[in-house]
Order: sequence, then structure tokens, then C-alpha cells
Amino acid sequence: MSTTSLTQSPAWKALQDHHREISGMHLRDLFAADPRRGEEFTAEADGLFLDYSKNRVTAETMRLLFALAEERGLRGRIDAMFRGDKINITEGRAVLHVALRAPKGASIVVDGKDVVPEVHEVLDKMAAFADRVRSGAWLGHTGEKIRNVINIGIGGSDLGPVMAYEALKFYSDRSIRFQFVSNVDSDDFAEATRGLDPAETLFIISSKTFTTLETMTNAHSAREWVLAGLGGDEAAIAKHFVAVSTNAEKVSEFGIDTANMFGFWDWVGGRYSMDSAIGLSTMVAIGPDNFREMLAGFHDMDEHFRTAPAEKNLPVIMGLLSVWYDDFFGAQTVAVLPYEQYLKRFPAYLQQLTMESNGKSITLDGHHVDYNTGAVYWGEPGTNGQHSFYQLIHQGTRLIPCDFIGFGRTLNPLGRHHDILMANVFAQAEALAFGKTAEQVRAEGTPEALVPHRVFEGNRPSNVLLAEVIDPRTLGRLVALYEHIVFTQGAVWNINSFDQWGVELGKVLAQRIIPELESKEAPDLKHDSSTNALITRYRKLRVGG
Ligand code: G6Q
Repeated sequence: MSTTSLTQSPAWKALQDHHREISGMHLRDLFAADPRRGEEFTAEADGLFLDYSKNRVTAETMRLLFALAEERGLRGRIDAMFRGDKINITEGRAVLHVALRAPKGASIVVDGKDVVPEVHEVLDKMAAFADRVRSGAWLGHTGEKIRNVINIGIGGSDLGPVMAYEALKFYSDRSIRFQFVSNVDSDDFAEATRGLDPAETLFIISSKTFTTLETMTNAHSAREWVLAGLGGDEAAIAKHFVAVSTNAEKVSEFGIDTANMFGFWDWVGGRYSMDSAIGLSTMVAIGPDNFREMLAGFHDMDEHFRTAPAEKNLPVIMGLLSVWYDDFFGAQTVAVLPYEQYLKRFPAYLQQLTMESNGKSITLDGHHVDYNTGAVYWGEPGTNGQHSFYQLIHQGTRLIPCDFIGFGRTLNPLGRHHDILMANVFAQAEALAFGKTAEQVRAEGTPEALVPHRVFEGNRPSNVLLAEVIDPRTLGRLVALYEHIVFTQGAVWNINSFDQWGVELGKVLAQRIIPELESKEAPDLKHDSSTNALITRYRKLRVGG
């Protein structure tokens, strides 16, 4: 790793100079200058094809970005992660989500212990359980088959499972209904359980710590709901609750038989845990074989990231391109636009993965950064976004790099739908890059006063990712791709992508405020004047409600 600060490093300075030279260039000119650009600026791995030609880069830009990665020691950092070094330095932990998908027989040693056999033990236990629920061998307290599975968890213990369930719904067992309760807002729990029969409902309480306020509040309400529905017999708990956690003591305190607890390890970060036991609901939904296919997909991308040279490495290329826009063009966001309805929760999943990981302003050595870090990731599935926010991407004042994700095949062929869908991917990327000049607008007979309004400046960058079809393996590859994009960005920015201290303060303050809302007597409020007044007003509204 280089010890020079990022903005003082030779590679950074070279990129700054280079940016001055090329920032005025238009993608139209870059394409005109090189007729093979659309073929050259591409990379392919594990069935994912990346066209990055519509980015504001030249071959020289890419060379300088790769030099930056090298100078920042990206390769060494990748090796350190795969080796199990404690690269999450603020929590003193290894970062080994890659071990969750390591094949049997591989070996990754943490604190002198090979963790891969344990990973497979848990996977086997999950598989046996998932098979029992799916086959109807696992029965509820009154002998009913399980028809509803409700995952209770939040953040990393929710977003991955929901996203994966939605993404792979086509492959799921349709005789079981899956729900995900995360919010402490009782509306969430009430709507998820509305009309369900507790006798045929199984709760998976997913919480690494088993202390998270939202999850434990929902878990206790679920416990009461089950007991109320099943005559209050405590023995029902063992049949209607299982846990995914690292905290056996708390799990057993709750009344869940630890034989029905699925473990994982402190080297799995919450937002990197959908392929650990946190994915239990996914496995029940799609079955163990499909789950293993998904893990194999993750592993494919891990191996690609670990071994491919930077120029061919999809996560490295995409990670560096985002650094290019964040730090040299001042872009603040990245839009992720999957043209696949099954990926409708993918942008929400990526919000956590990217922003909780790289929303940091302190370097690994404790200094405040003097450059931009983590962009805001957001998006919606296409084509819906085209009829709402794309206006701003095409004609607004901000530069918003886009990742389009499309597939060669649909799982639900229906007339012309898929060709129409994919035509829109290509059209949007084309329109963003090349736009429409005033001359072209005039040539269409547009009245002069309207010409400026109808001009598309173009020169708006995008990546296009293409794969054959959404299936478990592809999903694994896609998620791992973004995990490693985040890693690449974090390595360049020299930040810890694996802690999340920024979520702590609000949690602590909420704990202090809860009794102030609940107390019968008017509390002696010692916050700022705004918080005091809001609490007082809420207490009045609450009484009136
Ligand atoms: C993710 C975060 C966070 C975490 C939740 C749930 O990286 O650590 O989103 O997943 O706070 O935590 P528990 O699983 O411990 O309930």
C-alpha cells in the first residue's frame, strides 16, 4: 500500500492533468475517432458482458486509472481479504464473505482455524431444514404444513434476503408464501401477518447479534401472535420459530431451540451476509440446489476478481470508473437501472451495500479525506424510471453515470415484450451518450423557440451489463460484482468499507428518547429546543390518537 496521501500521489495528479485535457471531449467525438470503440471498451467474465465504451474515457484514462489502482495497492488488498487478514481494522475483524462461497475442500484460515468446513456444515444443516419445510416434513405445533415463511430481520439481515427472494421468485416454491418484516413500524408486521394462520406460519428470526431493537421488537410481537393463535402453549415456539444468529445465548433466552439455530461468524458483515445462513429464507424458497448454484455464481466472480488482470477485471474496471466520476467530474450519484422486473429490489439492496460500506470520510490511518468518497446509489427497474426521473439524467444539470443491466432472455416470454424492453436499454444508453444537436432538432422542423428545449447535450456516461437470463448463478455473480466494485473503490479511497459506526449515534439517542415518549409523567426534556418541542408535540398527538 502506498503511504502517500491519495491526492498527492503521482497517479492521482496524472489523472487530474488528464481530466483537464479530456473533460471537454464529447462521446460523439470519441466514437467518431475510433470506429472499434464499441468493441474495444468491453470486458466479459462468467457470462457477464460489460460494455463500458459509453464512458468519458480514452485508452489513456483507463491506463491511468489502472495505474492508480496499482499505486494504491489494490492487488495486495484483494490478497489480504482472501487470506483472511483482519482488514476491518476498526472492529479487528477479518472480512471473509468470500469464504461463504468457497467450495468444499478450499481452505481459508482465520485465527489458526480453517473456516471452510464450518461453512459447509452450516450449509448442510440449512439444506436439511429447507428440505423438511419444502417437503412438508416440518410441521407446525398443531400438525399443519408450513405455508407461510416470515423472515424478521433488518438491514443486512433483510435487504439481501428480500432482494434474492424477489430476484429468484421464478425458481421458488409457490406453495409457500414468503414475507419479510423489517421495520419497527407495526404496520409492517400487521400487513405481513394479515389473514395468515399462525398454525401454518414459520418465523425465521435473522439477527447476527440477536439484540437489534427492531428485530427483537418484531420477534416478540411474532411470539405473542403465535401464542395467541395457538392457545398460549409455549411448546409451539419451537415449531414456529428458528433463528439465524451468532448469539446462541440470546437465541435460547428467546425460547428458540438452539438445534434450530443456524450460525455464522463475526467475519461476515451484515450487508455481505445474504449468502450465509441469513439466506435461509432464500434457500427455503428456491431449494438447496439453487442456493448452491447461487453460491457458485458468487465464487465465479470471486475468482475472477482475485485472478484477472485489472484490464479485464469487471469489478476493477467498474470500481475505477466510478472513482473517475466521483472524484474528477464531481458526480454525486450512480443510477443502477435493471431492465428485469425480478431485480426490482436490487437498487435498494445496493444502497446499503455501497453507501454503508463507502459512506466514510476518515482514512484507514485516521485522517479526514480531501476527496469525494461513496456515491449515492439509487435506481428503479426499467422501463418505469424512463417515465419519471430519466428526464433529469438526460437534460438536468447533474452528471449521473448509469449502470444498465439487461438480459438476453426473459423467464416469461410474452409476445414482443422482451425485445421492446431491451430496445429501451440500448436506446437509453445511446440517447444519453450521443444526444441530439440543435442542428438535428432544427432539421426536424422544430420551431426556433423550442429548439433549446429539445436539444439533448449527450455525453452522459453509462455502462451496459448483459447476461443471458436471471438465474441463481447469475444473481450470485451480479451481487459479487458489486461487492467487489465497492471493495475496489474503498481500496482506492483508503477507507474501511466494512464498519458502520455512522449508524450508532441515532440508535443510542433513540434509546434515550423511547422512555421520554412512553412515560406517564411529562418528562424533563434536556435536548435542543427543536427535539424537545417535537417530543412534546408527539406526546400530545399520541394521547389524542
Ligand atoms: C450491515 C449492518 C446492519 C445490520 C443490521 C442488523 O452491514 O451491520 O445493516 O445488518 O443492523 O443487525 P443484526 O443482524 O445484528 O440484527
